Amino acid sequence: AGRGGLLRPQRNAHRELLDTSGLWRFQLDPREEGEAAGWSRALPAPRPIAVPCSWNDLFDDAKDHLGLAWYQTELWVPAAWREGRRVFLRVGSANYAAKVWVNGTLVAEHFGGHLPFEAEVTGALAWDRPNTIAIAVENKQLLGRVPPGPGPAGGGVAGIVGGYPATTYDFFPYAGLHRPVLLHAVPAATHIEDVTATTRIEGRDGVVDVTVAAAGGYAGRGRVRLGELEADLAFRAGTAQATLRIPSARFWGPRDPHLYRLDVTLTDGQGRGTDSYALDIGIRTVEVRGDRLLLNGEPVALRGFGKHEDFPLHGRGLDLAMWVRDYELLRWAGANSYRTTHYPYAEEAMELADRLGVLVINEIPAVGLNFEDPEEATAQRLDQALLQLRELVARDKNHPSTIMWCVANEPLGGPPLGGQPVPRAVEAGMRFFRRLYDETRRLDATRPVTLVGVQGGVLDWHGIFDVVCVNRYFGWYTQPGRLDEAARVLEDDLDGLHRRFGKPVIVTEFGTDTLPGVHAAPPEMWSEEYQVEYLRRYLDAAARRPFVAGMHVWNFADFKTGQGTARAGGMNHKGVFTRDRRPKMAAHFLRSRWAGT
Ligand code: BDP
Repeated sequence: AGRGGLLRPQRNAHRELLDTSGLWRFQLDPREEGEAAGWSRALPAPRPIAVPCSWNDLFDDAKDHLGLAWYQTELWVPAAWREGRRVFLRVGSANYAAKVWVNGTLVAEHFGGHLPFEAEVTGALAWDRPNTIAIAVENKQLLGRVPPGPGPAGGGVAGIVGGYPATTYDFFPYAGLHRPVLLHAVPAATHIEDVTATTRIEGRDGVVDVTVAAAGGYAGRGRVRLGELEADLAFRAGTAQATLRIPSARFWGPRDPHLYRLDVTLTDGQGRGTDSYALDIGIRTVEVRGDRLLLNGEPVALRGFGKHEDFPLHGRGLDLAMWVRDYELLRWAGANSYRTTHYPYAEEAMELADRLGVLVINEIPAVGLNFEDPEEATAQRLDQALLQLRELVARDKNHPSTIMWCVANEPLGGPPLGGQPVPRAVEAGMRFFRRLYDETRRLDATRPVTLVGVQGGVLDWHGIFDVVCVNRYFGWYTQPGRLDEAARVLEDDLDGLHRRFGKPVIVTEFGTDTLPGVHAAPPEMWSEEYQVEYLRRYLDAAARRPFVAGMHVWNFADFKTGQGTARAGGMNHKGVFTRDRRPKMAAHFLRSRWAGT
């Protein structure tokens, strides 16, 4: 950690990459004795485990285990990496807190479950024998974390759902090494630490501003190439900038997700490459003007879903097959967008969104915040939220598919679903969110920033943000079984938000639990017909309101939750697809609405 960016490691003429995915050794450590007992060198009683994968669905005794557990593997590092290389270990995601050892030396510690971190391990490696990598992970639900554990004020909105294991959110607290662990090698003399590409549109031209950071205060030369175009880089104190202008550019968007290959090279005195890094970029702009959201200067309406990284057995472990299928189903349904509810998703998912032209609202894991919790917890959460925000922007800033940052989902400043806000909590939230908003804009001034509000929650907080995002369940949690009344309440609510804020409004969640195969005429709650009629009313209400810039159905697919009285079969059933991706009636309805088939 501590380096310029979180560039995804790649292999090229100057860089090497070794993916440790596969079978690792695994051991639960409920008494937390492993560190003192030297488990970082060898586990006393290991069993095999798949990496990446959540541990919960693999072993019965690990199902609800959120305490400490150890992963360990051994591998040779190629001898060719020994000379003139710096080697880094990069963990794609360890949920939630992790400590990493190489050959018994502690090399990294990290908090936050969904973002990569890395450490230099050059000095810790052995070259004449296999290296031992050990990672201790735990996912304790603690008050000061983000997402927080349940506090004295109760468990967030999920508190009304109840559930075991107890969380402040409505999804299963999967734990483990969820994304690949990589070793990668870069040139020792200096290397590209970070690349930032931002794009503008001037007439028909696309303008790309590139900033490159190179290690060790690099003061040499380099170049950046974009198709036919090329510009020199002159580094001072480790950074250099260049601007490239593409005449009559192809602008990135859902209809034409065109990507340009940007090649960055550091060069020696003779102009020979010493390091390089390639990035696929899309030229596009995102902007809020009045009550419209604009993509490349044109109003855009988001059609899509909230999602989860969730699949049987894998849990939250990276599942590329799931991702390819999910994007195919998004296309099938005529969707153009989703939100990374309620945490950052895999980098591969962001890359697919770039390639397939899907618009992503990219969210940090700030779900279940309650500003009635003790001030000390709020202060700790602010630090955690800022850290995760910085890591997220560092990781995803170059993805054209990320069109907006989201700093929280359904924070509470009083009881949910319309209770009276608590002034002290509202003010604490104001300070918290202003800080997050300002920091996001400081890190990236090119994308709108939003906050997702809960039904009946604190409205003042929306005033800070560029787009008003709200989750609404009229016709489900309130007005149950009364869809026409629910639609009227929704319409008044949307118009009220518009009058008050004059900004674009996105309904980032709306949905009904639906058991596949349950039918009712006239429609009743839990039936497939009810889900269709509910969605129809919401989409109709939005269609009559040009300030509504997007509709995200909750949820794309059924997903695993804790056990509780409101979650039959341990699942949230609001998916329009089942957990194994079979369409409910609502999926066909959305396809006819959105894809026109
Ligand atoms: C909202 C949450 C979401 C829940 C959903 C629900 O944002 O995580 O799963 O409602 O209750 O409160 O289905």
